[in-house]
Amino acid sequence: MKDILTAPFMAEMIRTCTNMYDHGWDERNGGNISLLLNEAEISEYGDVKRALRTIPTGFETPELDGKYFLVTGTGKYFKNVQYAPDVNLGLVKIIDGGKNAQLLWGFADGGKFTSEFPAHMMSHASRLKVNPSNKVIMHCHPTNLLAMTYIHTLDEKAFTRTLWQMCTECIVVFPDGVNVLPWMLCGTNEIGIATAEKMRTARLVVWAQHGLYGAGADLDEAFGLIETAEKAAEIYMKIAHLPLVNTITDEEMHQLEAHFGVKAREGYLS
Ligand code: 2HA
Ligand code: ZN
Repeated sequence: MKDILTAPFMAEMIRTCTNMYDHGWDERNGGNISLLLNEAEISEYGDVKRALRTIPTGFETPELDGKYFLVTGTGKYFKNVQYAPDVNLGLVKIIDGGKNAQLLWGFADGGKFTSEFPAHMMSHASRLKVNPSNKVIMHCHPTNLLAMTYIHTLDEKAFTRTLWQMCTECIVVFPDGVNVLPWMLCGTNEIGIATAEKMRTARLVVWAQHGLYGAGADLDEAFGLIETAEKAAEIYMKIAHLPLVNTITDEEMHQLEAHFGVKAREGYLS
């Protein structure tokens, strides 16, 4: 049996946490990631049938029963993941219709999964219905997107259009746009349900005055989505207080749609 620390998905998870920390998106214990794995991927890395302990979740996600997730730990710092992956990460199997998670590896100091586990698992269930190859839910606190939620309307169409107008490639990378939740108490089932609902129609969900959720088929895709939206927000924060002389017109957005074979969210372009 191979050491799970040598698994490609583990290397990628550790690299991603480090990279996100280096981007300044995950101060202190900010942010969390969950990565869906299948049994074949993990079976060569030790006896995944043996549960170290069972951790109650406080919610139900029957769609995820029997599924495996590599997930960041509650209270853990992204900056430390690379130095102690077995303390800061855990591999869990969802059982009992989502009511419990069996810990198979990690959280070696007695810890447990992120406080945002409800939002993660409910969002996985939601995204899998739209895209069966979705594997990643990623949450972080990107500076400019967060700043933008203080000065820009939270109307989803207006918010999306502003981001699309900030860099040419935005509409190509997230033609589905970004959905937005108003400020809500984090770490609760309620924000989990609301996030999962928003994930039905977009892979990016802004939590106003808090941060961002991204979904993707792999860690790179979820990271790239967040990176692109954050870049757009950065441009916005640089120019919002200045007179606007030029923009990307809807006519030009339609050219991008045609050239890159993407379809902008229905009703978002004139
Ligand atoms: O715990 O980002 O939303 C880390 C968080 C909570
Ligand atoms: Zn957060």
